[in-house]
Amino acid sequence: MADRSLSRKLFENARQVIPGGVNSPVRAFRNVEGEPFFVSRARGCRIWDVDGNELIDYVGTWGPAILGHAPAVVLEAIHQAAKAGVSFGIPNPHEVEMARLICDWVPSVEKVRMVNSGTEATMTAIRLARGFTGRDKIVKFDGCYHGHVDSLLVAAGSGALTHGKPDSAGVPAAFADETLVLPFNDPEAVEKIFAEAGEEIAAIILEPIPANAGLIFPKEGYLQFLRDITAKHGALLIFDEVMTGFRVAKGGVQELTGVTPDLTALGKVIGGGLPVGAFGGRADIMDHLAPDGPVYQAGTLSGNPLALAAGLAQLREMEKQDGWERLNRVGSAFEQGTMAALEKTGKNFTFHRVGSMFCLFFTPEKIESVTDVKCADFAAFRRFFWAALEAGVYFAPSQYEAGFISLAHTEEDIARTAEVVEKALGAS
Ligand code: KE4
Repeated sequence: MADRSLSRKLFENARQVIPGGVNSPVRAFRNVEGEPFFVSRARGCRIWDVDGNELIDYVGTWGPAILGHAPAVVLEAIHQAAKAGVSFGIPNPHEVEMARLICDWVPSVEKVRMVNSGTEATMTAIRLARGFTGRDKIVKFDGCYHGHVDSLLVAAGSGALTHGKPDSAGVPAAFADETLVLPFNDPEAVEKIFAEAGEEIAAIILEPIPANAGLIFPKEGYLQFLRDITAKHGALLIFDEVMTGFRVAKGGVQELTGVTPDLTALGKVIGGGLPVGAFGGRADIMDHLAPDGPVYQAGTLSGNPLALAAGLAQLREMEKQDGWERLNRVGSAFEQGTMAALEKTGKNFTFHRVGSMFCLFFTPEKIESVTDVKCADFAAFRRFFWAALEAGVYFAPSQYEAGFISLAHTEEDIARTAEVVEKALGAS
């Protein structure tokens, strides 16, 4: 067993001064019923914990590390930007360059505003949709996560209109009431809700490829169906591409599928690992934002020069290296290794991948919604997770999370991982 005594001591200490000992719940390893390790440093596709254990990383700080950790181009960009100052609260050239890049690369975005997290991006996109349409109701899908926005921390409720019920303490029932929660990949449920409340619905928000319930693919034609029904009823379509944006393709899912939403939320990759979010879309909608329009939104550190310098360096490097094509190739090699390991161990589990995002579901069943994921063998997943960690490979500590491959993962890393996956499947 790897020595993790320093991590254990740190975690004990952390729990005395940080709720749950972590600054974000998933890091507490509750889904794998263990204690987290503490990282001391990361470079490329590797991380080292405070006890000196080296791991091949397939979480990549939940998406931002698309080039791998601490890429030289990003470090240099941060260094150069920092020498000029770390925050101004005054417009700076990085903001214009980033806005122009997002408008050029993301098919549906004509104007964009920077914020500081994915949560801020989705929260404001919803406020903007309500302000633009003058309507209050929002439709979301079970299994999609959009950050810790009050009106989106809502689970599928009961009741004719499937009124949501708060999915967290502290969210007033009145807020949840304005959120309608539907099963994903179920067009009839969407048709029903629009027949009953179409004129009250401001927008549908969704992860176009849900990656907070593993990795779930929209059924053929489903995204276009959502595009058509929202347009028909004067509601907006919001793609939450915080995870998939600049990850599954240069222009995200909307480039892959040709389905263009009215608003898009972005984050993670565009900050190069520094705090960032963004939301953008049709200019006639975005122009409703203050200071031009009546929908208020603001942020002291929005457009922070370091975060934007880091994000621009990362995105430009991806473009220079034709990174998305390369990630598809590495992802395909990873998939082949995983499928071979499943074959050798006789495990009939379901594997989903799009580009460099993947999820191994510990069930043979077809996965089309979060309800299907709930049928997975979570005990087997836990045994797999810990066996892989002991063998030097760090996968996301939850069956409900996706994995991320970076440009820093070499053929050797992928081959080594396939050996570890085979061994860990044997232990699961
Ligand atoms: P942040 O507020 O955490 O920057 O972004 C929220 C968010 C919004 N939309 C999507 C599709 C997201 O995946 C996220 C955050 N993703 C999780 C990973 N599943 C972040 C990890 C965490 O919560 O610690």
